[in-house]
Amino acid sequence: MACSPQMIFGRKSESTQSPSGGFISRLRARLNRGDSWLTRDVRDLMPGGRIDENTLEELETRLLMADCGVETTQRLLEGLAGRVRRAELADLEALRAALKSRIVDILTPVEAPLEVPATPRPWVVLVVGVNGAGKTTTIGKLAHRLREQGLKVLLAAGDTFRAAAVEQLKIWGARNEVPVIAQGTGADPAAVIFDALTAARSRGIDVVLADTAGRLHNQADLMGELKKIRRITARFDATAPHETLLVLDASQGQNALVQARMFHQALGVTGLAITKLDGTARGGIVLAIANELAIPIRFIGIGEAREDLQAFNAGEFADALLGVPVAGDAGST
Ligand SMILES: Nc1nc2c(ncn2[C@@H]2O[C@H](COP(=O)(O)OP(=O)(O)O)[C@@H](O)[C@H]2O)c(=O)[nH]1
Ligand SMILES: [Mg+2]
Repeated sequence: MACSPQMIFGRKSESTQSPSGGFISRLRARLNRGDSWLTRDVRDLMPGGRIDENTLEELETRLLMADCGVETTQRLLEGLAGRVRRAELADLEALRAALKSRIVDILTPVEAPLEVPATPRPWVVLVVGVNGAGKTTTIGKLAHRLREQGLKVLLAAGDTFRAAAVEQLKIWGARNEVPVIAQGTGADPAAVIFDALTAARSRGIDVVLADTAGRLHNQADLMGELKKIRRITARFDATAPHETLLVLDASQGQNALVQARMFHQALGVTGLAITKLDGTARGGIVLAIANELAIPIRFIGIGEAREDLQAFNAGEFADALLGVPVAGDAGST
C-alpha cells in the first residue's frame, strides 16, 4: 500500500525551540508538532461528535497513512466495529481509551530500558544503522545520560568512512567531556574499536559506545564489516558487544521497518533507538516495528539537543500519540 502521509499529516512547524516543561510535554508538542495525528483526525471525523462505521473506516485509512502498517492497523481496530454497533464506543473519549489500551498492549512488551549492569567492564554498546539515521547524535546524547548516571564513558570512532563522522563524534566527546578513540579516515573500523576497548580497560572505563558507518551502496559490504567488528569485539571479551543498538529514523516510515528486518537478520539487534519523532507524520511506524519485530525499544529521539533522548515508555508514548484532552480545547485547530 503506497500512500503519502505528508499530504494529510505533514504539517511541519518552523519553530525548533523547545517548549518549557518536561520531556512528555515536549514529546506531545513535537509529535506532529503540537497536535496529535490521531486526536486531531479522530475529532475531524466526528463532526456531530458521534462514531459510526464510516468513522472507523476513515480511521483505518489514517492509521495506514501514519505508517502503522496493515497488520498493526488491523490489530488496533479489531473488534471496534462491533463495539460501535453496540453503541459501546459512543464518543471520542471512549474511542481514545479503546485505542490507548491497544497501543499499550502492543508497546508494553518492547518497553525495556537500557540498563548497564555492574559487570562486565567495559560494557560495550555497538551502534549500527544506515547513514543519517542518527547514530552519532544518539551516541552523543547517550554519553551525556550515562555520565549523569555516574558512569565513565568512552567513544570509539568506528565510522572511518567519512572524515566528518570522526569530527562529529569528537565534538560530542568534547561537549560531554568523554574521551574519543579515533584513527584516520579509511582505518579498519574493527581495529579502531579494538583499540578503544583496550584503552577503556586500562583507563577503568564503564561503558564504550562504538560508532559505525552506515553507508548503503553496498549492503553486503556493510553487514560484512559489522560482523567483523563483532568478531573482533568478541575476541576482546567473549560476551561483547553487550548491546547491539540499531538506530532508526522514524521519518523513514515503512523503510525504517525494512532496515530493522535487515539489520536484525544479519546481526541480531538487541535494542532500538528510534529518532526524529519530532515533526514526522509517521509516528505509527513505532507501533509497526513493535508489533512485528518485538525488539526492545530503548530510546526515542525528539530533537537534536542532548536532552532530546528519552527512555521509551509505552504508556507515555500512547498518550503522546493520542493526545491528552485539555479542558476547553475541544474546538482548537
Ligand atoms: N530532528 C531530529 N534530528 C535528529 C535526531 N537525531 C539525529 N538528528 C539529526 O539527523 C542528522 C543525522 O544524524 P547523525 O547522528 O549524523 O546520523 P548518522 O549518520 O547515523 O550518524 C543530524 O543532522 C542530526 O542532528 C532527532 O531525534 N530529531
Ligand atoms: Mg554518524
